[in-house]
Amino acid sequence: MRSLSSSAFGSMAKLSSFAVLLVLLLSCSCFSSTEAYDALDPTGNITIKWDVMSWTPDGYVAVVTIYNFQQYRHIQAPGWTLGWTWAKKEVIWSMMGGQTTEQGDCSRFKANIPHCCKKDPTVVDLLPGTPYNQQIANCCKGGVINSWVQDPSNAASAFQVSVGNAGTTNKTVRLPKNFTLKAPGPGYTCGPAKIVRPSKFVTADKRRVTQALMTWNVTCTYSQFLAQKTPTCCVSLSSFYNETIVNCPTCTCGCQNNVTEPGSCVNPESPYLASAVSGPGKLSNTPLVQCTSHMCPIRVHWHVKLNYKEYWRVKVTITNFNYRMNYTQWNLVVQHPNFDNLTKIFSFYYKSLTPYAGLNDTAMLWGIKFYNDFLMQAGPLGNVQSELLFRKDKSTFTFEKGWAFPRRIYFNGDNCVMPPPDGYPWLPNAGSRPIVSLLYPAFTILSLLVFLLAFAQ
Ligand SMILES: *[C@@H]1O[C@H](CO)[C@@H](O)[C@H](O)[C@H]1NC(C)=O
Ligand SMILES: *[C@@H]1O[C@H](CO)[C@@H](O)[C@H](O)[C@H]1NC(C)=O
Ligand SMILES: *[C@@H]1O[C@H](CO)[C@@H](O)[C@H](O)[C@H]1NC(C)=O
Ligand SMILES: *[C@@H]1O[C@H](CO)[C@@H](O)[C@H](O)[C@H]1NC(C)=O
Ligand SMILES: *[C@@H]1O[C@H](CO)[C@@H](O)[C@H](O)[C@H]1NC(C)=O
Ligand SMILES: *[C@@H]1O[C@H](CO)[C@@H](O)[C@H](O)[C@H]1NC(C)=O
Ligand SMILES: *[C@@H]1O[C@H](CO)[C@@H](O)[C@H](O)[C@H]1NC(C)=O
Ligand SMILES: *[C@@H]1O[C@H](CO)[C@@H](O)[C@H](O)[C@H]1NC(C)=O
Ligand SMILES: CC(=O)N[C@H]1CO[C@H](CO)[C@@H](O)[C@@H]1O
Repeated sequence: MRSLSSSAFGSMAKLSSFAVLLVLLLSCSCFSSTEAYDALDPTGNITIKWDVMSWTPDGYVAVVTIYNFQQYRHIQAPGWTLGWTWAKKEVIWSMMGGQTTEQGDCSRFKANIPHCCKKDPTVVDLLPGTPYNQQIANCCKGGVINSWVQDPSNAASAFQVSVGNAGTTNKTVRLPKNFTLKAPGPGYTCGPAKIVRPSKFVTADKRRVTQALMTWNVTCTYSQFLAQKTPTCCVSLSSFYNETIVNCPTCTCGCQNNVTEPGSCVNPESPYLASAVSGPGKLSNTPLVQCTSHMCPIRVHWHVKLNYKEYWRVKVTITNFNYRMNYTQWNLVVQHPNFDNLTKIFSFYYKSLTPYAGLNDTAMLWGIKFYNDFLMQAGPLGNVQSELLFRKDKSTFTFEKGWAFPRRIYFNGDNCVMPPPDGYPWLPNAGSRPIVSLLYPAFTILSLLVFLLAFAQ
């Protein structure tokens, strides 16, 4: 034990040089974007449930429901795409509330032609406004699914398939394999289908319970690493106690390059703005951002606004720099140690997220319906804002060393890149550069390093 602690102290000197390196390492988004699961939503998943509702002469009719059990990650337009591989020679006779993107080769059929004969069908949701006789409950929202916290009543999407050339009893049915979920891009990995207890359904008058003939579940989980997205969001900071505004890191989401890529961004004063917005990229939904040093479609600004005796106040502004995107039902996840004593939040909804018991330094914020849940495209109206009032906990509260700034911010589930901690605005007359306490996530790494170094000797 003695040799461990003494060598740990000996390593401290070396560690100071590591500190700079760590700041650099952590200031890039690599820390949280490569983790395989989301530490802020450890059980978050999308569950796909197949309920066999009836047997037919050559197969079955099933209702397939996609539940988004993620706290804050939702599925935006153009919506989900679900694929699977049939175990045998199954075909889809017909569908309600959804459709396959391709019919495939049905030439072996003479009288009735199936809806889809592909071995690996790909299903999408129908659009709003679908005729009633093609709808089922929870369908036809263009594949958009809200998150569990923000709107549980819209966190599911369903369609019905009538399957032929399939088993007709719960012993002979073969489960589909190799499920893939795109939402809309990559990022989700789905496990195998598992037979579970048949779902029960309560009738509208609650006087009778019916049940599925057979049910299987598939669970899909998201990983930012698999999604391999370039950053889409960044954070800027300011405070009342220092006039410095720390902007988003330069080139966070791309660099302005009007030499090799003219038109990668537009200036708001440009006479070509209108034609660029409706230009060739309009249909493909490729972002058209306002020219900024960071080139991100979304910027979150955190301003430490006021200091009272018992409280302190923050103003949060989300700005949309994308001319081609209105964000409906946006959400923000923010981690800051004072969220355990958030006293009041103005003009946003709020829910404390407790990924682990006893830890509530993380909150989810979202807009009020019909007021500011719609984050308009870039322009004078393209922002939403709120103020947060925190109660000071005397034992932890400080304006020093950047404590008042957030530790982590997600916009719609995507990590927002923070400025490097050594550039944070600091209190006038603060002594040395504020490094140590800003290494909040790095602190564990630091202690790990101490151990590793100690054992290496
Ligand atoms: C999926 O999420 C639900 C709801 O949070 C949870 O009950 C379930 O255990 C999760 N499933 C898996 C496989 O993690
Ligand atoms: C299949 O049905 C039988 C009764 O008909 C039941 O005992 C059995 O549990 C069912 N198996 C599955 C996998 O649902
Ligand atoms: C699973 O699906 C993917 C994509 O659809 C395909 O590339 C892969 O070959 C499939 N694997 C099996 C075993 O069918
Ligand atoms: C299957 O999925 C449904 C709906 O998502 C869920 O209620 C049920 O608990 C799941 N069953 C298992 C065993 O995971
Ligand atoms: C590129 O754009 C910047 C900012 O809009 C401008 O200052 C610069 O002159 C442009 N360079 C070229 C080569 O057009
Ligand atoms: C965003 O919404 C506004 C107001 O509804 C609309 O005029 C505009 O065309 C929309 N922009 C996009 C890119 O959908
Ligand atoms: C933090 O969690 C505790 C218990 O887990 C809860 O009583 C308290 O209200 C939470 N604080 C906030 C601001 O939500
Ligand atoms: C404000 O913070 C910056 C660091 O971002 C620092 O360089 C500057 O000296 C501070 N200003 C004052 C008045 O202390
Ligand atoms: C000053 C104050 O209200 N502090 C509280 C902040 O929240 C934690 C945990 O919820 C309490 O233990 C503190 O008393």
